[in-house]
Amino acid sequence: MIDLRSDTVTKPTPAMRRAMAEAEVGDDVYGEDPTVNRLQERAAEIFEKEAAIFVPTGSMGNQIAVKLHTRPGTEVIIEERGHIYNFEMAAMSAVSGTLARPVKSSDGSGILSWEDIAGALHVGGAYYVAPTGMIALENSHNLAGGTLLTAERTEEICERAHAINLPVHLDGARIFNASCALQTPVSALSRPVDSVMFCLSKALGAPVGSMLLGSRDFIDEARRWRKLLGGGMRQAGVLAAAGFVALEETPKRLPEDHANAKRLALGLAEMPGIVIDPERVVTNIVIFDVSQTGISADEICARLQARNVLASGFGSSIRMVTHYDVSSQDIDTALQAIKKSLEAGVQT
Ligand code: TLP
Repeated sequence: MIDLRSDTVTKPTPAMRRAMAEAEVGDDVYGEDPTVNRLQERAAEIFEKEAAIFVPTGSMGNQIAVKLHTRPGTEVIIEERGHIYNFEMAAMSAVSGTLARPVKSSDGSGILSWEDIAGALHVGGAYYVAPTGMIALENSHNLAGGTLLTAERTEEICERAHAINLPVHLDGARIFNASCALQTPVSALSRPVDSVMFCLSKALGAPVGSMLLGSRDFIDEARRWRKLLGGGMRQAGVLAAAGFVALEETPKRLPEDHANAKRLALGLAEMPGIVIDPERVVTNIVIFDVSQTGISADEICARLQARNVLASGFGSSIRMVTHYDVSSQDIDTALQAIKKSLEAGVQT
């Protein structure tokens, strides 16, 4: 199987498995797991933030941030395809009592400008309008096709938000992909934000885990909410050990994933009925529209599965994500499979 559904599907590398087997562990609810502590310290150092906390999932990291930055009855401004809004089970309302205020990016890239945000702000207006509680950014932007938020744009948004006392959280599930594509350190991409979450278990390839970073006070409070949400893990060092290898080793091979995504996009652009702009594929996510093929995305995914290629259908689009378990040869094989699946004609 060539599994392009997501970069979450990677299997731990031999180095990760060795590190897991040999990990020194303790009870992390007591703060005594040396491997978890080492990972947290290393992440804080790389991101140049005061502190970091290991969380089981990116969703939990994001939702703890929403909880800590907002009050019930406030709104979270987020790009309309943002993960926190679309794929986290309405947790911002269930956990934090907040409502999403989804905003379109004016250039269609999924990347918000301050002008896009400004039009959705509720600050100091009529008392019966829910006030804005925070701004959520995403880099790279998953559902927009792995698009990028530059350090300059992040700076500008944070400067304007902070001037009106609004916190900014960055969903950096794939911030290392953004860093690689923009040739900018992750610390520069997250320097001005109040909190940032990144996933060890996406493109970095760890089996489990994400990190939430911010000020020391913020992370102390995050530890309480992680426990409340059921994320207080015990000898989590076995997981953190794989995360440590992912953090140190995988960023350097991301250019290969990006080259594979570009190769895939260029091949797709040649196929009749498929709409994709390969210029916009700059990280490891490839999203293409199939409505003009006359075959539904789900049907194409089913035909691909029969040819041992897995992809995800989203409405009239298909998403394919490259990762370290996919080679350039696999991309060529997948392209052949897509071509054949489209040639098979419309099924009734
Ligand atoms: N994304 C998953 C699916 O939920 C769509 C994927 O396959 O891409 N932020 C972003 C930008 C994400 O893409 C994801 C996962 C998360 C947060 C949540 O991470 P987990 O799955 O660890 O809760």
